[in-house]
Amino acid sequence: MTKTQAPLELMGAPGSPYTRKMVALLRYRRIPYAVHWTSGRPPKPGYPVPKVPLLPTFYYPDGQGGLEAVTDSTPLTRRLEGEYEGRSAIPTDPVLSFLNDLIEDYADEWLTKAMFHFRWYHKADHDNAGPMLVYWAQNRSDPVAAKQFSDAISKRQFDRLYVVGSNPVTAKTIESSYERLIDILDALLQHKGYVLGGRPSSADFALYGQLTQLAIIEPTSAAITIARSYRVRAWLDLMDDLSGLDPQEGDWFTADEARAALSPLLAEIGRVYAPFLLANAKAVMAGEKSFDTEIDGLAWTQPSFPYQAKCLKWLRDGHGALSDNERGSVDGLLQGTGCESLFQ
Ligand SMILES: N[C@@H](CCC(=O)N[C@@H](CS)C(=O)NCC(=O)O)C(=O)O
Repeated sequence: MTKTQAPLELMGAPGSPYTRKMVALLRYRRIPYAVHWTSGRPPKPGYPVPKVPLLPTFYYPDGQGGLEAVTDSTPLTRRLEGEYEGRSAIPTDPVLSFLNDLIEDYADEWLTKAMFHFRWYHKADHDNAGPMLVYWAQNRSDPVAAKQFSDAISKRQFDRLYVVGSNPVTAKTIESSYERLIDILDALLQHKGYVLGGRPSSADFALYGQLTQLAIIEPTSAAITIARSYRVRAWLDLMDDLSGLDPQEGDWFTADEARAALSPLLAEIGRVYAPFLLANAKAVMAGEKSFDTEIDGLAWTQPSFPYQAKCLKWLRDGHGALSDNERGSVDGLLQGTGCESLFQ
């Protein structure tokens, strides 16, 4: 009999896009894991709570016989690259790896606006999301308590839509951007099956995570998705478990393939996410609590977020760390997409 390796433990919820991103990544990377579907509650007595409680939370040995709670899917993905060999989700080529960072960041920080917006903005969607959130967290709830809890969550989340910038003016910007993304992914996946070639990267898992909700759970965006692309909808089921894939180094896009395949996605990121990141960072620098800008020709208002100012800094640091040749290639790929504004 073989002895199994102790699994890496994490806590999350099926309705959390970042939990889904990480569980699918762990499966693809064949990292033994144990997920606790406890929706924010420590899975067992004595399990630590992170400084900023977020889903998913990973539990790592703290070196003193206890556990340390670690959050944030993007750095966790990089940490796992160092801890587990093979089946990497980060492209080897620095130019492609930089594009991976940019697309992953867009999925985590912009596409999540669509996720939150579609989940709570339209009545049909929040009537669906409220009970789902309750039963994901407490599947044995009695129906009366579940209804009370669901009504309370729905009200709270509807009242918080402004936090991600969703309101009657921005609704069109968010929804049009989602529709364009589905068309763009439909064409992109036809090249080699994944965003950066014939094997998945952390950008695929980030997009997948948000789409496990948008394209499946929320009735309005799920209907938009299948009306535009059964391919994208089917891709999510494949992404769910890529443990059988046999990725090869040569599966990543070459520079020419990347140029041909990625410009529509980069143009979408430049159209909506770049102006958001720049306006947010400016507001954070000026110590302003909220900001007004224009995205895709329409007014955009939302509270400023220090975390997303850090995202811009990390992207700029990554751009700065490239060699002159690599940066030249990246700048060539970004030229005319609107993303170049992030690095000027
Ligand atoms: N940057 C974090 C974001 C994680 C995040 O925002 N998770 C959401 C759920 S999907 C959360 O925990 N929100 C606070 C809450 O639900 O209490 C990551 O990539 O892991």
